[in-house]
Amino acid sequence: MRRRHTMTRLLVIAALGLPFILPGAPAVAAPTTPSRQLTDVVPAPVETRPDTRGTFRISPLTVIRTAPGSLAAWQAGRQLAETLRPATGYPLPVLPVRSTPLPEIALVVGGADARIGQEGYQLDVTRRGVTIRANTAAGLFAGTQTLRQLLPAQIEAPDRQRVTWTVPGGRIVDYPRFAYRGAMLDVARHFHTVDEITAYVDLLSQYKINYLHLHLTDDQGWRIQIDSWPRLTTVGGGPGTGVDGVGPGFLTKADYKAVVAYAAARHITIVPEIDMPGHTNAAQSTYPELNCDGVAPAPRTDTAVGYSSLCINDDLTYRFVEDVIRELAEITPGPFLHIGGDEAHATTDEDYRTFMNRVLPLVAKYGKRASGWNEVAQADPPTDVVAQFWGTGTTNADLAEAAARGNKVVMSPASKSYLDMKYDVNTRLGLRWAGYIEVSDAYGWDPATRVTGVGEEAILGVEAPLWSETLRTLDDIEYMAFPRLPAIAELGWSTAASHNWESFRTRLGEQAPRWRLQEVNFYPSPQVPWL
Ligand code: TNX
Repeated sequence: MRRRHTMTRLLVIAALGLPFILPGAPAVAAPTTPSRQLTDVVPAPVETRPDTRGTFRISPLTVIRTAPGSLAAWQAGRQLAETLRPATGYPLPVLPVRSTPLPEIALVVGGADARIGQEGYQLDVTRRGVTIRANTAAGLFAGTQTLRQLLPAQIEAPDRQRVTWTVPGGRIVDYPRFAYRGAMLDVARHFHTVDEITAYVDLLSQYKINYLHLHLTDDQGWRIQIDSWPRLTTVGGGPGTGVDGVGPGFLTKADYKAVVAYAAARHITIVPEIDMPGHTNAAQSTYPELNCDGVAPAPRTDTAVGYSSLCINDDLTYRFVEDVIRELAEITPGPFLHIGGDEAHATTDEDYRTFMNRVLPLVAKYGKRASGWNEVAQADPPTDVVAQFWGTGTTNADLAEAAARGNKVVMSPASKSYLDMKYDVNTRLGLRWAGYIEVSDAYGWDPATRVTGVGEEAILGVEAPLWSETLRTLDDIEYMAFPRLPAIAELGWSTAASHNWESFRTRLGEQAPRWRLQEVNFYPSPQVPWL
């Protein structure tokens, strides 16, 4: 009884707003030809079964119905409403009720195809409405991202009254191939603000990326507040610490928490990285006691690598590292803490192992799972440590041995997934040490067969790193990430069997109207038939 009462009240509220929007609109619109097809989605869904009789049209009467009592459904429903209202101009009230007589987009927990698991969803479109079913908040969110792509390109549009808001009929059953679908942003070489990071998060979340790795420290700068070593940021995040002496910047703990929360609301988990024992000149030039000879080197803003090393046989080094790990773990709700470990050319092999054998347990002590660049495999790490492959080749004996022992691997081969590599000889931004990476290169590999001895079962997922030696602005970030980021996202989400360049480049081309409306500064690759 009570439930019906509530529902009636909500429906009255919903209905009151309607006459002012579009008087006389039919409750269920006449069938129309949708502008999109059920398969026009990046990353490609696992299973699509189109039903041309089922076209649904969002109208001024449409409501977003969320499973009563489900906070997850309510939140996903509110987010969807906030996206669709400015685009359509329709009220789209969010109603936590069991049923409505109105055309609806329903977000339901449970009752879907058993294959969808913890992150997947099932999306059904009939003339009467859209139903997204999932087992988790993340699954519902993923389903709403697919729904956005099935609608016409959308944003606050002046001619929105002329847009026909149709969704193609049928069923999608969809779930990820890999648990980890990451992107990385380097905020050390050039600092990027909270607004820039969250703008990137918005874009990542549209392609079902679920981890954002932040490279917080390097030779040039230290970009995360650590209270027990305050000069790390007052000096290392100060003026002139960007490459070639460009601007200051660092994340306060409050900034970092804001980024974590913003990403979490979009089902993206932050993975913080403190790079060590190399890439540490910013810390060592600030604190002389972190150097074996007690002398602080000069700060550096050039882009050389491999010249710095923490002092491996000094206990003070591990007090410093433990302080940093403890403070970072405290503000990081996600499971991973990345300790870098790459290009430690100024550390001997023996010292490298000594360092990792002391530091990896510290990460565990503060409740986190350590990840590191693939060099970490040389230290025979415990099997819960994740190694991130960044090589350009197809063999790595240490990594294959670690995989055989049970360590999981994140695949980010530099010659395929590095978003900071130039597209071709004419690209103004970026580097070229791992080669040029056109869209077909970024898409044209399989994570499970890339490195000998590192097969599907060893792979946690994929990541697209974006190093920022040459990147200063959000426009720069977007230009390098789009359209290659969606290629890596598809490798992480879609089945190996669905891998198909012709299909991908067509679906990618259809994203362009969305990016133009969102003012994404994408690279218009000649390989893609842009709409
Ligand atoms: C190598 S990839 C690095 C970074 C650079 C990058 C530039 C890796 C683990 N280390 O220090 O920024 O190349 O592409």
